[in-house]
Amino acid sequence: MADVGETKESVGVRIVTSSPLNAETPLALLAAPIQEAGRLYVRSNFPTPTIDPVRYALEVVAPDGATRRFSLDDLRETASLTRTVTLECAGNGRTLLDPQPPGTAWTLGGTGTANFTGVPLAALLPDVDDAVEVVFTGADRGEAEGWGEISFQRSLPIDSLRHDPAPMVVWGMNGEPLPLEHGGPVRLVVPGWYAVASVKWLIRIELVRTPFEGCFQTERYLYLPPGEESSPVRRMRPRALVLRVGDHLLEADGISLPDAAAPLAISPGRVSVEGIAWTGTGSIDLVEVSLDGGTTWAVTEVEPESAPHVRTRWQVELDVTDDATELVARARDSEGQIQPLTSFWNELGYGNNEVQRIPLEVR
Ligand SMILES: Nc1nc2c(c(=O)[nH]1)N[C@H]1C(S)=C(S)[C@@H](COP(=O)(O)O)O[C@H]1N2
Ligand SMILES: [Mo]
Repeated sequence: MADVGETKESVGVRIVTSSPLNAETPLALLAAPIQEAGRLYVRSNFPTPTIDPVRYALEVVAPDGATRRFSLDDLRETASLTRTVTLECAGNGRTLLDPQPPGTAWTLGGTGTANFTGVPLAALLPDVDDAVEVVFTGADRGEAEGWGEISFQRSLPIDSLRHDPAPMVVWGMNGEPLPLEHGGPVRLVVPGWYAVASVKWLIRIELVRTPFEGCFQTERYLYLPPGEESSPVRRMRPRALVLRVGDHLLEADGISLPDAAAPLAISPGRVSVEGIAWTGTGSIDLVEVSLDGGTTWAVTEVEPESAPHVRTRWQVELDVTDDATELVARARDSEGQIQPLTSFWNELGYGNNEVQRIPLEVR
């Protein structure tokens, strides 16, 4: 395993912490339509568990305790589908917050897209009239302050089974068996939701008649804005990322993101800028860029999304003059949600989709 700060391979993810494994994707690698294992960000709260795929069993438990078990072969024999899904950690953008809350120090690379193969969750569940939630248990365990040793567990409201696209139980990623660090052999994938909902190393699914109150449901992954009501982290907020400015592919070859101390040097004249954008509600309907820090905006050309909530590409030609100071990109979705120009500060540092700012030096 590489050390903190090093990249795993020469062109792979950047390790944020090695145990548990947390690694982010350099922006240069997000230009590809999907990220292969080793290039897709990794977020784990506990050490990676080992699961023997041959002995693997997924327990599906009804509220009365009736249990069905699925082996990996049982799952693979059910009618499967493959869907492209963009995942994003709710903590992505946390290092832009001041003061920076505790938690994994993501810059903007806590996201990525992959093709997942599996079945809709509903296909594995018994018919139960009065269940209110579905609780998912991962095989990973560890200490949580005030809770002792616990498993990673999260729940979804029962109506999420009817969402389109629906939550999936998956065992394949990008045409290969699901890699261990991404939850292999079997995980949940919940399109449109911050990826904390997508429980890895899935070993148990339980239908329950009362809301689940575990650690990762009621204490972590909550928005706690000062002076406001808390609310659970759910759908991804809209975000646009700039990936390329003229000839500069951001974070290519291990080069850091431009900042005030090391602005991006570009020449005046016509410059093509491109990036990606996604949202967990509706679809992306506008991406704009500004060269004056957010006072005036130019509309970009946005490709239609290949599927709901999957990151799409945008591109624009800009006339850069000597007085350009900062490149800013912002996305708006069809529900009218727009990226804020200032931080969304909250105690645990989730959902900070403030605009990306790239200081420029025009010369
Ligand atoms: N069992 C388990 N599932 C988990 C987690 C975890 O720590 N344990 N982390 C969640 C979080 S916070 C994120 S962002 C995604 C990351 O998925 P990835 O590592 O495949 O990118 O997994 C989610 N599922
Ligand atoms: Mo996350």
